[in-house]
Amino acid sequence: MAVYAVGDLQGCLEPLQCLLEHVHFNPEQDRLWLVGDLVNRGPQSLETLRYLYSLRESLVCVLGNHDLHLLAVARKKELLKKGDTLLEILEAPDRDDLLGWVRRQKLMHYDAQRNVAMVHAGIAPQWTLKKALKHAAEVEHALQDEQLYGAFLDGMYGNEPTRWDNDLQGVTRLRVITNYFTRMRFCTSDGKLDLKSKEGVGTAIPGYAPWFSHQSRKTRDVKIIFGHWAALEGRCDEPDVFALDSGCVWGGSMTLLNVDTLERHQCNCDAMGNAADGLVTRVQPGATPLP
Ligand SMILES: [Mn+2]
Repeated sequence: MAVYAVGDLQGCLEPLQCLLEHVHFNPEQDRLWLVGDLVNRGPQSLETLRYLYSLRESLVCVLGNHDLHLLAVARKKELLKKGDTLLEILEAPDRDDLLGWVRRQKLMHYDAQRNVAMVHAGIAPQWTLKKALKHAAEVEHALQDEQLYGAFLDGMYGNEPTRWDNDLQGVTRLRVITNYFTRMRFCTSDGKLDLKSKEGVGTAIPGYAPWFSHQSRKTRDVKIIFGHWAALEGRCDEPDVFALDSGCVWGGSMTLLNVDTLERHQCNCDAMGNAADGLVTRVQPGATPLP
């Protein structure tokens, strides 16, 4: 049995299938972990979701900001933004099955045997593994609870407050937790978020740094797999931190990581997010992946 983790799909089905074929993925035996942002922007959001739904028994998935946005627009269509490619899901006859499956996914996965955590964007540097799992569970509970679901999705958007506080309550508390797990790139060592900067590691504003780089980060003893940050091009120099978003939807590539051997495979994509030439590059563990 092999365990693979794949970077943000964003509705790019071709490169995913190309990678799974390349490693001879067997859903009866192997497992595929997904870092979230399954849909949106790319060419085949609906088909991607249907494909994943058909494989659901073999998947471990955490939610990204685009997946939560999908759930929000399914409740309130007026939240659809220019550039969203989610309408085809909302209008599909099987939308309830697909959205129901998305809604049941987690914000954080932790494999105790491997000591590997997976999140979409990152883990707040001031949180221990235990605290992070507890706070992720608060949002996961809200997604399952009929009373809390609408209020959470309605109150989910926004950059404030910028810092975690144990005393935060209600929807505000859930918003901050969600921002750490699904939107974070840069923050201060005590977890104050800058949600506006989106470029590479060298572009932090003074006092801020990539979330994973803080020396005081309390999850340094855990391997962490994450996506979301396409400008990193799948590269992260931090020990035991694995960046998997290599920008397939922007004409970069899609990255598949063997969680045990750390071998990487990348499928080149064209500017539409389709597999460019069916070519998969194998990158040895420790080697710097090609951009
Ligand atoms: Mn994202």
